[in-house]
Parts: sequence; structure tokens; C-alpha cells
Amino acid sequence: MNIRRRILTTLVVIAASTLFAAVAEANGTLIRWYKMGEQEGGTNNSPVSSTSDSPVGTINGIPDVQAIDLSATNSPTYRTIPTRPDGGTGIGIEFNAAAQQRLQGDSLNWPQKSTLDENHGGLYDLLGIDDRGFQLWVRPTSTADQSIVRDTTQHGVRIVGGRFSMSYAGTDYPDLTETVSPNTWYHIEVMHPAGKAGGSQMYVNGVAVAASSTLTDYSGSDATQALPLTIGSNLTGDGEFFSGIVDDMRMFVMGTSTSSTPDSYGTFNFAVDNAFAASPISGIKNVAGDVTNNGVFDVNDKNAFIAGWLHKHVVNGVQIGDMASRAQGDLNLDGITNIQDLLLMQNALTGAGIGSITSAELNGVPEPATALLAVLALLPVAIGRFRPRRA
Ligand SMILES: [Ca+2]
Ligand SMILES: [Ca+2]
Ligand SMILES: [Ca+2]
Repeated sequence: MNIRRRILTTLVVIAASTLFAAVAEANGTLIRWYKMGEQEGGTNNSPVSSTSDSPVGTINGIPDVQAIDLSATNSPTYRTIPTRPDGGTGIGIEFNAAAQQRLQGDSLNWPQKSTLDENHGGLYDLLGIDDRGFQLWVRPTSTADQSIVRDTTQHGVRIVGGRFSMSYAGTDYPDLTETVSPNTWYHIEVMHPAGKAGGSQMYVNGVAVAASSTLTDYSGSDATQALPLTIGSNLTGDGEFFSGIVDDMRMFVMGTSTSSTPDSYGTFNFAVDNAFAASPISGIKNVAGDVTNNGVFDVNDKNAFIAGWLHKHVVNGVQIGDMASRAQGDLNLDGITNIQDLLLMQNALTGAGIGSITSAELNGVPEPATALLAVLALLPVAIGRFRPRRA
């Protein structure tokens, strides 16, 4: 093998290894789950006294028997919900701001100091666990300023100035892409996925719309930890009351604990850990190479990929993979359409008997375009060699 070919083969090896390492990534760990009616048997139009935290099976071998239920003030109401965009039906909880209705329970904030941690009366080894998040479905009836979820002063989602707004470390980060439409379902996720450097992000309907701009981490001090988690009002229960329906709220932890016998809680995996994206109805259709996400793989996906080549999806300076970046060809959901996605795309094209993407089609590609071209030529070999083995 000549040197040039050896270098190119190495490039392919690196790209393919990185690719399959990313695919093998574990998901985050669901640790609190509020179905908002189903767990406690709530029925349409009946009052809510408390809503239950559903068990999630076992977590690191420990049966999830610790429930962090939320108690209600001023009786919110169970409602049969209008069908959600993900096809979800059943019961949700409706709040009336005028009646000052709300739910409250233990905060999660810094997981290692939460009531779930084994050193704080809980079941799990959460020592050093900093990465965490939550997601829920919400259908506001008003665009007034209101709190939807507050998890101490450090994490939350509100409506401020008619926009969804991530509350992170005491600062508001509004969704600058769109305003809230009343009586419309939205899926919202707020994630602190990768330590201090990763900051915190908010996704609305599977698209990242806000990201913290600084490397300031949230506070896990005892003072903040003493604050509750609220749904439907501010933390003190005397303002920012919410009007509308809330459903299916899930809370996550991620990372590996720092105790002498560490437990792993996985890594944020957008395609699985974001319920909007994970639903085959509202989210990713699970057809290889389907950039247009219409459930069909054809030449339109190839064209969309070429159009999105080297597109980088950046929110407030943070590169984020989401439904929007995927629509530009970011098939591995890391926020940029590049060589790793090209490997996936060429594989899909070959499998479908559609012609591979050529150099001419990727014109405008910065150097080293020649190396890239050769990588393209070697792809069928690489894909065959590095196909991951089944466990
Ligand atoms: Ca429900
Ligand atoms: Ca398609
Ligand atoms: Ca990518």
C-alpha cells in the first residue's frame, strides 16, 4: 500500500471508529417520572391531591421503589387531554392560574444532594453527579408571564414576555425563535448534559432554542437545595401561576458517580432522551439516511444532505444536534454535517442502490478536498470492515 493510500485508510479508520463509538453511547437514566394521572388513577374532571412518581424498573440493580410524589395546593384538575403531537393520549393535569393551583415536592437540583442520594436518605449512589435534566409536555392557555417548572432557582422553564424561557442558575434564556401560541401542545426539555463546560440547553419540539452562554455552573449549595420543585407557580407559591395542561414529566441524571464503587447513569442521547425526537410520530422516523424525515429514503435525502453539507447548528455559541440539524444532514446528531454523517449517508445510498455522493456534488468543500474524495472512494470498504458486532 502506498503512503497516500495508507494515510487515507487511516482517515477512514478514525472516522469510522468515531462514528461507531458515538452510536454505542448509552442513554441518560430516567429517575423521576410524573405521568400526571395514570399512576394514581386520576379521572377526568376530578381534583388532584397529589401526583405520583412512577417506578422505572431498576437503576444500577436497585429496584426503583423510592417515589418522590408531588403534593397539590388548591386542587388542580385531572383532564382527558387533547391528543399530543407524539400521539400521546390519556390524562393530564390542568392548572387554573386564578385559583392559584400548583404542585410541589422535593427538588432534584444537584442530584448528589437530593433526597434520591444514598447519603441524603435516598436509594442511589449519586455522589458527584452533576448532569441532569427534565422534559414534559405543556399546553398553556395563556401567554402571560408564568412558571411551568421550577427546580430550585437553578433549573426551570417559564413563559416570559410571551416566550418559553429556560431558567438556569438564576438567569433567563428565552426562546428567541418563536413566541408561544395558546392552546397548543409543546414538548420542552431542559438539559445540563456535559458538566460545567456543557452548560444547559432548552429544546422546544426537538429543536434547541436556548443555551446558557457562560461557563458558570449551577449552584448546588445547601441553600438552593433547601428550595423545592414546583409545577404551576414560582418557588414560593405566591406568583407566576400557570394556566393550562401539563403531562408526562420525566427527570434524568447522567454521568458516573465519584464514589469508591462508582455507578454509571449514562450519557445524554438526544434521539432517545428527547421524547419529541424519540416518538416515531413527532420525531425521527428511523429510516437510515432519511434527512428529510418523511419516512422514505430516496434521492431527495441525498440532495438535502448535499445542500446541508458542513452546516453547523449553533445556539448562543454552543454546537447542538437536534431535529433542525438533522434536517441539514446531521445524521449522528452532533450539531454538524460532516464526514461522520457522510459515512452514514454513503452506506444508506449504497444499500438503497442510489449512486454515492461524488466530489462534484460536494463542490465548495474546503481543503483537504482531495483527501475527502479518496475517503469517499474507500467508504464501501470501511463500512464493511467496521460494521459493529452484535453483543
Ligand atoms: Ca398523563
Ligand atoms: Ca426522505
Ligand atoms: Ca454530525
